[in-house]
Amino acid sequence: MIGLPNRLVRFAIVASIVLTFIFLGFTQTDKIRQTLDLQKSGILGGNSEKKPEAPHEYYEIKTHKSQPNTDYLPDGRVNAAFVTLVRNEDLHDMLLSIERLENRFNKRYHYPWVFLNDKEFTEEFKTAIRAAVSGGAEFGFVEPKYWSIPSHIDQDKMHASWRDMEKNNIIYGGSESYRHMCRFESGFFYRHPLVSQYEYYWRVEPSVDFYCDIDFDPFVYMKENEKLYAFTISLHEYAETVTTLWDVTKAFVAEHPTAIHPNNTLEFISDDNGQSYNMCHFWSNFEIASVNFWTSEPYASYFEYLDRMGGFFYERWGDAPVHSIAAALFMDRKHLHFFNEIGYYHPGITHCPIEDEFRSKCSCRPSDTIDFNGYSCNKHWYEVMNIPFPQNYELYLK
Ligand SMILES: Nc1nc2c(ncn2[C@@H]2O[C@H](COP(=O)(O)OP(=O)(O)O)[C@@H](O)[C@H]2O)c(=O)[nH]1
Ligand SMILES: *[C@@H]1O[C@H](CO)[C@@H](O)[C@H](O)[C@H]1NC(C)=O
Ligand SMILES: [Mg+2]
Repeated sequence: MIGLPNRLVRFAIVASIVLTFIFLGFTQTDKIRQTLDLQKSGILGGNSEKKPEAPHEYYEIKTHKSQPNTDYLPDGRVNAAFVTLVRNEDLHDMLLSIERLENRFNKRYHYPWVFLNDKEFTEEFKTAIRAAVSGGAEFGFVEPKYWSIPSHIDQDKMHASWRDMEKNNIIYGGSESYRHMCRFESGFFYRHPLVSQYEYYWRVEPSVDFYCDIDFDPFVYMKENEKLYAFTISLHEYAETVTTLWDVTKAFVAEHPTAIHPNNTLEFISDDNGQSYNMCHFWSNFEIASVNFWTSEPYASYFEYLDRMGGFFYERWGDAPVHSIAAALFMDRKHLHFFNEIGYYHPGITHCPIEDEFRSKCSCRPSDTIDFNGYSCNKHWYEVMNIPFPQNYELYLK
C-alpha cells in the first residue's frame, strides 16, 4: 500500500530534477547565443572580425578592438558616467542640474561626471563643479576639428539656407554653434577619450530637473536587461530642420541593407512602412545609453554618411532625430527602454509619471506631463511596443 505513492513521489522528484536541468540548459544556451549575436554585431563588446574604413580625421573609433569598458566595477556598479556638454557661462544652470540629480539619485551612487566644452573650462567653473558632484568630475576639451565647418561644405549654399531658416523663424535656424553642438552630439561626443572609456553614459544638460527619487541604479538596470538606449520624453521634430534626413537615411540603408535590424522599431518613426519619417524622436537632452552602440557599425558608417551629405549645416539636423532613427532602425527593439519612473524636466517640457504609485516618490504634478499631449510620441510608443496605457491616462489627453 505504501509502495505505490512512494514510487510516484520518487518519479515526480526525479522528473522535476531532469526537467529543471533541461530548462536551465535551454535558457543557458539561449543566453549564450544571444550574447554571441550581440558581440558579433559589436554592440555589447567582444571582438569583431570586420574592420571598417577608419575615418582618420576624427577621434579613433575603438569598437572593433576588444572592449574592456564592459566589465562591472568591483563594487557592482556599472562602468558609467554622466556626460555634459556645456559652456563656462552655463555654470550656475549646470549647478542646478547637478544638485537635483545628486539629490534624487547620485548622492547614493557616486557616479563620475564628464564635462566637455569647445572652449577651455575656467578654474572658476571647475572648482565650483568639483564641489558639487559626489563622484568626481573630469573636464575635456573639444578640439576645433570637431567643432568647425568641414571643407566639403559649400558655405554660400549654407549661409543662404541659414538666412531662409531665420526668416521662417525656425528655432536656432541661423545659429552656427547650435549646429556644431548637434553634430558633436551626433557623431563625436562618444569618441572623446574621457567618454569612450565608459560602457554607459547618462546625458545631462544645464537647467534640467529630476522630480522622483531614483532608488535603483538605472545603469545596472540597463546592463542587466540588455538595454542600449533609454529615454523619458519623445516628441515630434520640427520638419523644417530635417527636410532631407529621411531620404538620406533611405539612401544609406540602400547601400547598407544589413544595417536594418530584423526586430527594429520602424513603426515608431514611420507611419507608412518607411516611405516617410513621422518626426517622432526621443528627446536626447536626456539619454541613458550604450557608448558602444554609437562607436559600432552600423552607426559609425551612418554618421559618416550623414556628415558627408552636409545636412548638419545645410539644414539643422538635430542629434535627437539622428540618434532616434539609428536606435529605431539598427537596434533590436528589445534594447530600447522608456524610463517612466524618472520624472524629468528640461526647459519647456515635463515628463511626470501619472500612476498613483509615484505620488509618494515624485514632486511633479501629473497634469504637467507631456506624455499624453499631441506633441508627444509617447502614446505611439505604447502602441508600437504593446505596452498597456496607464490607468486614467484619458485625464491627461491634451
Ligand atoms: N560648450 C558648448 N556647449 C554648448 C553650446 N551650445 C549648446 N551647448 C550645450 O549643448 C546642449 C544643448 O544645448 P541647449 O542650448 O540646451 O539646446 P536646446 O536644449 O536644444 O535648447 C547643452 O548641454 C548645452 O550646454 C556651445 O556653443 N558650447
Ligand atoms: C523583439 O523585441 C521584442 C520586444 O522587446 C522582444 O520581446 C523579442 O524577444 C524580440 N524578438 C526577437 C526575435 O529577438
Ligand atoms: Mg537644453
